[in-house]
Amino acid sequence: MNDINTYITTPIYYLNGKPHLGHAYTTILGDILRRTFELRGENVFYTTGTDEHGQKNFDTIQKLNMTFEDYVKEYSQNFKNLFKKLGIDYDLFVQTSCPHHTKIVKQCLQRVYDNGLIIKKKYTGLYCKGCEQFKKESDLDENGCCPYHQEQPVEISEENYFLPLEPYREWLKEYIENNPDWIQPSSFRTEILNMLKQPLEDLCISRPKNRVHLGVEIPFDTDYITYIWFDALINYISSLDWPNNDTNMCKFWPNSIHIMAKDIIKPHCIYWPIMLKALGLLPPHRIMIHGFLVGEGGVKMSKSLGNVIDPEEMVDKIGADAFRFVLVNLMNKNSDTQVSENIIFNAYNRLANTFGNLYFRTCKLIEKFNEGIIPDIVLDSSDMQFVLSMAEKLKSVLLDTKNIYDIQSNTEVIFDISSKLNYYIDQKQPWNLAKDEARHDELLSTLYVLSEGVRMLGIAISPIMPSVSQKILTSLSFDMRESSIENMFTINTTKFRKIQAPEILFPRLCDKDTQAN
Ligand code: ME8
Repeated sequence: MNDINTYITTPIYYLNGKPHLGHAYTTILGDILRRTFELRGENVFYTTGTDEHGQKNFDTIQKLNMTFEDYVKEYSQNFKNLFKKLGIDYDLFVQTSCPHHTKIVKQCLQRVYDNGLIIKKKYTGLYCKGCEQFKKESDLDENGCCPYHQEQPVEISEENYFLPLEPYREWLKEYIENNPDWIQPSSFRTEILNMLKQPLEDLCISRPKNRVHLGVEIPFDTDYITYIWFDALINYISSLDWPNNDTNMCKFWPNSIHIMAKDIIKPHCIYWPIMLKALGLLPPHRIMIHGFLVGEGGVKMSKSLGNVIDPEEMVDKIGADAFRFVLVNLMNKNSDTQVSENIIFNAYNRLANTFGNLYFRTCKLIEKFNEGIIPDIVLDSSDMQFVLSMAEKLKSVLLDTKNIYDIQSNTEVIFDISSKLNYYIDQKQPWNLAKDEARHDELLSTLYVLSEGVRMLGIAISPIMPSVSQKILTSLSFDMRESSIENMFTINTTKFRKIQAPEILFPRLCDKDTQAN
């Protein structure tokens, strides 16, 4: 382990519904990054969780006629169950209703209040319950609806506490300009810089208790509870136990990465750095934003349109590892991505036919033509060149910092190398080489190239498909724990090892699975 500490967070998700494909995607992404950094020897702290306060949760509890405790227990468990099923390994599952978090929210509010940065005033504005945010007319679509929730916000007029944001606008603009990698990808950076061209409205950080019932009581005025976004954003530091544990904060905050979709960039890229500044803290290291997964035709997935994809059902059909791979492979870098069950099944078949097939063929060829032993042979220069170039590309998938975040391109590297190796088999025709005693070395060399290619692919996919990777490497009798990541991509490490019988990594989908629901 080296001495780099990395902190990865996902948004904390609203409880008021079943976790869906979008929640699955972001949390898979975080898990892939975590595993990649860990392979590089870094120490990672990865958090996800649920946002349990606010009007939306309150309304759902009323509708369900449940107690708050039962609701939180049952609904947060749905998220934990899904993440387990997806093979997601987090260090902390944040729940904003837990006393540890609520205590820290109060401490932070008190600090900002004591610094004289909070004012009280009457405000009238349009409030979208879905976003739990006040909206400007310019934020709404042509029907006056919130573009994310397709509902008209309601006008609310009340006295509240505010954190003025305008005094920080120039500072934030400069910060973003001086740190071009802070918001990724850069299209969202431009969007935020555009928002910062206009004066910033004061951020309302309280809600009167007589209107909103679920939340953290404001420590300096008990008639109010904390605005859900102020409460939720604090999770990123309460998870590190700040302000009570400076050591933890110093260890993880300098290399903190927040992952989210484009719907919540304003709270994260404007409110949050300003809240941190008001608390005397620096912005997070990096904000990684992705687009939306939408239904075919670009429409939002909804039950009424029948285009919702249930991540649990998908895992039952294609397995967790393949589902993880397919999702990150399909997701566009800079735009929304259309998905349907058929699109997912097609991507699955592509994975099975290239990578899955290569693995199976390779093991079978070694079994048949060298009694299942990875051969001991000096490669000729063209085979050597081929293996070295694969090693270089696959190594950079895990080690080159600019590639680490581009997971979609990394999955294409996996496809590309698998196709090249499949083509190599077709060209070399080991079944014909085996018929000619004079070409025995060429046969062994071919088998060795294949085993090395598959071994390195098995390592490179490990953050995305951890179980599949484990199966492949075990069947090649290769233990990743035996060597450093750099050494894993040098050749000669697997010779003389006996391979174990391969299994079908990605079974053919049966008709029942592929029928649209
Ligand atoms: O906003 N495609 O919670 P939330 C891709 N509690 N990702 C999607 C998606 C889609 N169609 N839909 C949702 C909240 N997501 C707040 C966050 S954080 C301090 C508080 C993912 O349940 C994506 O990560 O609405 C998005 O940003 C997040 O879920 C919103 O989750």
